[in-house]
Amino acid sequence: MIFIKDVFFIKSATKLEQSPIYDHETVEIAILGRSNVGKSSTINSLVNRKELAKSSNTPGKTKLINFFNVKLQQRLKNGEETIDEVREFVLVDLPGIGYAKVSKDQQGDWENKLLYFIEKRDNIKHFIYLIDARHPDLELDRGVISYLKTINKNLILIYTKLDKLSNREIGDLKNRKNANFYISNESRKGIDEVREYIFNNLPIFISEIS
Ligand SMILES: Nc1nc2c(ncn2[C@@H]2O[C@H](COP(=O)(O)OP(=O)(O)OP(=O)(O)O)[C@@H](O)[C@H]2O)c(=O)[nH]1
Ligand SMILES: [Mg+2]
Repeated sequence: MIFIKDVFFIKSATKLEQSPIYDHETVEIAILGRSNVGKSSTINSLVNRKELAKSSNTPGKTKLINFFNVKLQQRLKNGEETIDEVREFVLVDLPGIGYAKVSKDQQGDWENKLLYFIEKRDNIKHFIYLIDARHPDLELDRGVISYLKTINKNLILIYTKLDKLSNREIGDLKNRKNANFYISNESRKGIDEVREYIFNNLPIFISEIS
């Protein structure tokens, strides 16, 4: 069982230079995807908080780059001995790609800045790219995913909003589209698995308490 030991908002930034500076090598996991796909909601689900990252029905809610520090803890029993393992990482909530309410120029400019940020930010070791399960074939997603594959970082694909699909549609999606996880922030389906995967594979190990 994995517990949320601690979670707090670090800061917001509008550009690379405003990003936090850590006193040791901290792994950041950046959450990417189209506007309204559920990036902020997925962060909230992963850390069991309702409104840590602000989510909204209105696309374009997240306008800044937001950094959240997360410590996860796992209790391991080895005979008589209990060991608590703590692992730490930072989730980076990013503005959505393809937000339609700004002009094409503004959109392009902002997206270039965003892409510059995710390429240059060395602390980001992993991308989580979210795709709306109801729209699995969008050109925009395909384009961004192939771009992300050219950057030398680990890429995790997750389909969101599974609750909007019937069981049969979920089956079809899984047959047709390969991804790491299929989740719902509404029903919390798949969330424990993502948290466990993150704990075991992505962050840096910080302590062991006996
Ligand atoms: N049914 C359902 N709704 C979801 C799910 N995840 C998010 N939502 C809803 O989708 C809307 C957008 O969610 P956000 O988490 O704000 O999306 P975002 O990707 O952060 O959006 P931007 O910050 O605008 O880019 C909100 O109304 C959420 O409640 C899900 O798994 N299922
Ligand atoms: Mg958001």
